[in-house]
Amino acid sequence: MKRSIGTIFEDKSAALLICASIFISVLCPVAGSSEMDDSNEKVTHCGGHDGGFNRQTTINNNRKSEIRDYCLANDALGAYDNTVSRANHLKNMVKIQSGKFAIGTNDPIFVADGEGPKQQIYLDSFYMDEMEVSNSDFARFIAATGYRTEAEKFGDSFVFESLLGGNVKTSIPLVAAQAPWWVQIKNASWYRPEGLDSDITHRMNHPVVHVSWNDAVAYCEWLGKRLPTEAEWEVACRGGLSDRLYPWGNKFVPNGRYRANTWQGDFPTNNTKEDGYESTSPVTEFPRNKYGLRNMIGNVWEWTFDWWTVDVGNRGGPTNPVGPPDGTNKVKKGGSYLCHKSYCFRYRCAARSQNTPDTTAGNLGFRCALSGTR
Ligand SMILES: [Ca+2]
Ligand SMILES: [Ca+2]
Repeated sequence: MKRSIGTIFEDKSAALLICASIFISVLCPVAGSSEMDDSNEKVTHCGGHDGGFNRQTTINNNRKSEIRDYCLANDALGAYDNTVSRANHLKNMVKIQSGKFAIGTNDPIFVADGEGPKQQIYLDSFYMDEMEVSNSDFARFIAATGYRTEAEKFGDSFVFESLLGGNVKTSIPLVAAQAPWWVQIKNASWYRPEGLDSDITHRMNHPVVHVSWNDAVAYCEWLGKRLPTEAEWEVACRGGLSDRLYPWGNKFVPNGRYRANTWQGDFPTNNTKEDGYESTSPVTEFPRNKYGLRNMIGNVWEWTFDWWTVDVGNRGGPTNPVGPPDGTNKVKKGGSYLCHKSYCFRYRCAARSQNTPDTTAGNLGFRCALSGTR
């Protein structure tokens, strides 16, 4: 599988973009444990199977202490009890009852994305995380398992240029021709979102970013959960409303109050931050929809389970659709803090975009789901 920087960019077509020449074919399972105690030891988190990923990966000498600091900063380490954690996580989910729902739209903004037509579907009941997975959540996962994310293995990830510190801007090995505001930053990862001179100490309640689809699956599985299907995600986004653009209705700023973190001003040169945030916001920020969910649109894009197709007829049918059986890209939903109406009007429930499962970027995160019968 070719690692693609694909459509992390807030644009309209993957065809406009170039790809990184790094290859990987491993879907890493959750690690066993205690890898954090093995500084500089070759990573064996993938069950000893390198599967074509031929770069020797080592654990950074400082990683153990750094992650521990982050966990302690949020009182997230301590005597970790996985059973308690699972119970706590269920408390932070909402149950969406089974029923008939409408997804997609007959008024698509980006027809080529397969936003339409509107479809009638049936879903079994399911649980959905109330919020995007936070750095604090993810730190607990790392502390408990030693899991090593794909961005850490690759040694880099993609960051929006204006968020970078001056020391990091000096070397830019890869830029997307049609989206030069994205830069590939060495050592950028979930706990160093803008590279070596950044950290998440003061962002523990912000959504984790620079996590691939594979990383997201590993996290959810660790908690006995899974990624939501695209259909589940969109139903959750709509919050019980019909034919509305946003989780709360059709007016983006009702009564002058922002309900999501996107881009105001002129993209990509001037972010006026009228919603209060240039980059990510806390996962607890902005009002809930009628299902009790926050930030379904905006803040960070969210991975879903489904392989990407624009063909509505190939998304698994009207009952519990799970997308096509295979593909090269996974569906992501909701848009991000970088979405502006003039450029990426994808902060709508019906909107959708795609990336390869190993893609990571500073505006791409996730939340987990769980089947309701559990
Ligand atoms: Ca914003
Ligand atoms: Ca979101």
